[in-house]
Amino acid sequence: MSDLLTFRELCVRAVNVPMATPLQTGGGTVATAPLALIDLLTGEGVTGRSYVFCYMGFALKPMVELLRGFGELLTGGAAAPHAVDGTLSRRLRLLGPQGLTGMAAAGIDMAAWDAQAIAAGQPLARHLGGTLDAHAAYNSNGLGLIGAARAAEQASQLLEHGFEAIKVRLGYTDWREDVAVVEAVRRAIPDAVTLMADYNQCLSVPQAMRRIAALRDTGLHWVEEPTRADDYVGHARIRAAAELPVQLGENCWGAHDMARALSAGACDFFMPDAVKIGGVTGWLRASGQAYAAAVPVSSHLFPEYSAHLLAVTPTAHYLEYVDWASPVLQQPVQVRDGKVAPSTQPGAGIAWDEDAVARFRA
Ligand code: SMN
Ligand code: MG
Repeated sequence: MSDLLTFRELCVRAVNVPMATPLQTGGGTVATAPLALIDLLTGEGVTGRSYVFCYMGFALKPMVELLRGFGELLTGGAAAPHAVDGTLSRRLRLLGPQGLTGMAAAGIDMAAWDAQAIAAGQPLARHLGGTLDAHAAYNSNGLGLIGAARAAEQASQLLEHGFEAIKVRLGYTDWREDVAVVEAVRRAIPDAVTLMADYNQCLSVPQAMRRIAALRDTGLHWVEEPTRADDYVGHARIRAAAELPVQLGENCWGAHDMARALSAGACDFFMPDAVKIGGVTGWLRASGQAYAAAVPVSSHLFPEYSAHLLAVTPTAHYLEYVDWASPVLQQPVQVRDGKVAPSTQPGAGIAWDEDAVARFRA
């Protein structure tokens, strides 16, 4: 096999996969997983695969169009991820690299890394220089804004498969309900279980300060995105006043946003989203910064890729487990004793269940 893979064609399909447990967050309800499925066909016969989670069903069509357009730009060139990154970064100077464009570029980056690892005959984690050891994961498949009684009930269910950490969404109209929900969940789970909370950016800075102070004695492991994700100075003010660790990162667009967040002192922990941070290439740039700044790194969504990426993240912390893409995968991510290991297949381990893809086609 030649060591240079060439970009032959990008095949893109849209599916909208129902979620077992719809999730109400401070940023709206997510009831289905709208996914753009990517197959990067190389001239050498290797196919790289990834998917982009589009959050809202109506974002699927524009995402598919962007991916197809980028695919045409890249056709005939090298499929090497850094070459693809160079071409797309240059071509996105006018349109801009954030939002759907950045997500599309990252999806292609991930598929290009998948193809490289498959061509090398190695699981992606090993191809990147890591091992296939399992990572501590938290179960994020639920605990939306459903009130104290239902949250307590769901919390116990989420501990199946040996999970030792879960995350609750907060941002109720009355701050006392935030406290009541956390206390109810805490009572419903063993003391040894770690509990995180996510505000999905719904508070002002002063509100966040008051609410986090009220939650102080709950022992939350982190408070995520209490205010606008790009308000790094605001997050730093919240953090300075908080007695609980502040987490953010899922809405950082690439390594440059991360650099700004870290230099503002916005967070104690960082949690890049494999897609919004810029794919595998963007993640590697982010994990180097986290290493230098000694900031623990957790993943956001995309457990299939994140398990490989945390394997080469020196300050790896938690993997966020969601099963949202599992219905369309031949080999969904497996959880054992609350941990998730990278797939042992060559590449990231993504192969489509074509019957399911046909069923959920959007
Ligand atoms: C989240 C992400 C994606 C969809 C719904 C909720 C949340 C998380 O911010 O971090 O899990
Ligand atoms: Mg979040």
